[in-house]
Amino acid sequence: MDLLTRIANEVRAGEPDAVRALAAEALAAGVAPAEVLRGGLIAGMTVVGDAFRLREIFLPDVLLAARAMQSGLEVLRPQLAAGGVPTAGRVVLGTVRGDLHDIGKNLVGILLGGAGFDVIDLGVDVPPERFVDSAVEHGAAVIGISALLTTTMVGMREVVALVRERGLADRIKVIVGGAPLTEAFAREIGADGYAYDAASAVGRVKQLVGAA
Ligand code: B1M
Repeated sequence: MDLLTRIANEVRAGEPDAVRALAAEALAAGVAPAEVLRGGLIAGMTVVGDAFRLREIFLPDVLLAARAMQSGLEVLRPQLAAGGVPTAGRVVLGTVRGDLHDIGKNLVGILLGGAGFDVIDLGVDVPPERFVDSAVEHGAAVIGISALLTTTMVGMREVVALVRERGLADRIKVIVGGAPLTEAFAREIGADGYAYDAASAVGRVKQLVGAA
């Protein structure tokens, strides 16, 4: 069995030590970090998501798999983030109110950091006021919001509205992303940008701050 399949299997099995070791082994063998991410970690988590939806596995299994994936991400972090010159601008990042999913958001943060952005990560379950207050406090040009639930994605609208209400829309741009979102939804709530995945989030943020 190849290394990437083994990584995916260990994510599925919720084994952080094995995932960490195999990810390190793959990097040492010359597999590109993006490939370890896509073909190993994300592939494993996709299987987990499908099994959860079909009720073949339950929440504790998903939580263990998420921990295993995070441990793999930590191994990849230095290489995914390599090469950034930290001057590209400041981004306030977080998961929308009511939502505890943070793996995709963390990935966006790692890649933005790697592209030279100074990332202020507010964590999960972030209320709209906190996004906006923090962006003002830190002089951030961009607020990035992640949502993984159809029930929480609607809360992104409140952040966009608050930025406008406070007259900040010309200096603070809002970019949104996460599995249930679409470009059309982002447009509908008045967000300045949408990205399908973490890599395209970097490109979109660069465009928003005029660095692309
Ligand atoms: Co949850 N969960 N979960 N879960 N979970 C989903 C999202 C779900 C689709 C599973 C399913 O039913 N198949 C489903 C949502 C259904 C829906 O809303 N339509 C679901 C559910 C229902 C729930 C609970 C309600 C379950 C329950 O309690 N009954 C509960 C909600 C808790 C809450 O948030 N209030 C819950 C809990 C959890 C855990 C805590 C167990 C765990 C999260 C752990 C953690 O994040 N630390 C978890 C997990 C792991 C998942 C799945 C299996 C995997 C998510 C993930 O990390 N994917 C997920 C099923 C799935 O997505 N296949 C599922 C890997 C990650 C890299 O991808 O986050 O999509 P993703 O990020 C992508 C893009 O979306 C994008 O870039 C990344 C890739 O490059 N992206 C951005 C993300 N944010 C972005 C921001 C951007 C730009 C791009 O700009 C700012």
